[in-house]
Amino acid sequence: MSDSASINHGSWLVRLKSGLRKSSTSLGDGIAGIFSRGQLDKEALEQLEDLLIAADLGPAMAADLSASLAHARFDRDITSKAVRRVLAKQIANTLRPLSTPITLSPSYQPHVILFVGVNGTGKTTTIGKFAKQLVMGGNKICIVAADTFRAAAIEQLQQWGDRAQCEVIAGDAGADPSGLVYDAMKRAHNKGFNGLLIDTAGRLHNVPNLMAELGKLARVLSKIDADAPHDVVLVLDATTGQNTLSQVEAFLSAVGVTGLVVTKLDGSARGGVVVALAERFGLPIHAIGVGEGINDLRSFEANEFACGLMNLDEEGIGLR
Ligand SMILES: Nc1nc2c(ncn2[C@@H]2O[C@H](COP(=O)(O)OP(=O)(O)OP(=O)(O)O)[C@@H](O)[C@H]2O)c(=O)[nH]1
Ligand SMILES: [Mg+2]
Repeated sequence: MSDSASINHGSWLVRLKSGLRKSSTSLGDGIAGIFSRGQLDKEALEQLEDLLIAADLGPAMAADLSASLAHARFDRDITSKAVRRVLAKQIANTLRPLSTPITLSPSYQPHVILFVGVNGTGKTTTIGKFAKQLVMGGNKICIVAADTFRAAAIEQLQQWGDRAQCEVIAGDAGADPSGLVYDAMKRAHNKGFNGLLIDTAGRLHNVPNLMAELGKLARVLSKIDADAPHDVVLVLDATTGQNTLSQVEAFLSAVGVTGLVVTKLDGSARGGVVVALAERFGLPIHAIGVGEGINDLRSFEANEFACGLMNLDEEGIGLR
């Protein structure tokens, strides 16, 4: 790793840890309280399970984690740090297979990625950040303002296009998003773009006609390329905690989500929900948002995340 890369890596880790501090502090304090007697008994395991559920990790994962702790062998008296180590290892093992960055496939001309999610989760911001990463990687990227619902949304995407230095395709406010994405895909193909990122309007996952509109968008794209959209990325706001689970269910059935981006992990006390999402759906986690700036989108790293959540150093749990 070059010096500048390692500096970036370091500052990014600090940022993730400070973002997860609200989650990790309540978990850490809770674990310290439960194991203050140095005993790993039934009562302590039950209390741990309740604590993990309260920290948004979900009942299934909480049960798995306390079961694995019951089987763990401790050399001496159990300490709260040793407990956090066992939990971090197991969480990292669950998350690791899901940490999959999106890469553009050269076989698609263009590779089409549809971004979906409920209102305000960070779709437009994530597209801007991701477009910049792709442009910096030498790709020819176009972003499409298919949130024609609000005029401000089109301007907002245009600003992100300027920052990321990529082309923006937009229509008029109120225009039919299906027609816009159809034209955009043809244009991107003809002009040799290799990535097309489509922004969609935020929609409540429990409003059927809005969800059906997404299915229509996907079908329009597949008329030009049967495999398009090649990725459907659901953007979730970590601060909404357990509600993200019902969002995933609804978007999965409406449009067939292929992967997740989890945003706002910089200030959420609900980072544990990433573990619940992983355990319940097993969907790839492409990236996480850790701030509002253009460089605040990061690949999801399982070990870093697990250690951040348990407030540990990676070296300390032998993950490196
Ligand atoms: N702290 C923090 N704020 C974020 C992050 N991602 C997005 N935001 C903020 O969340 C707010 C909503 O972001 P948008 O990108 O407009 O969300 P959206 O999903 O496109 O919203 P709609 O189009 O209205 O559904 C903005 O103020 C963003 O700056 C993140 O990772 N961390
Ligand atoms: Mg938006």
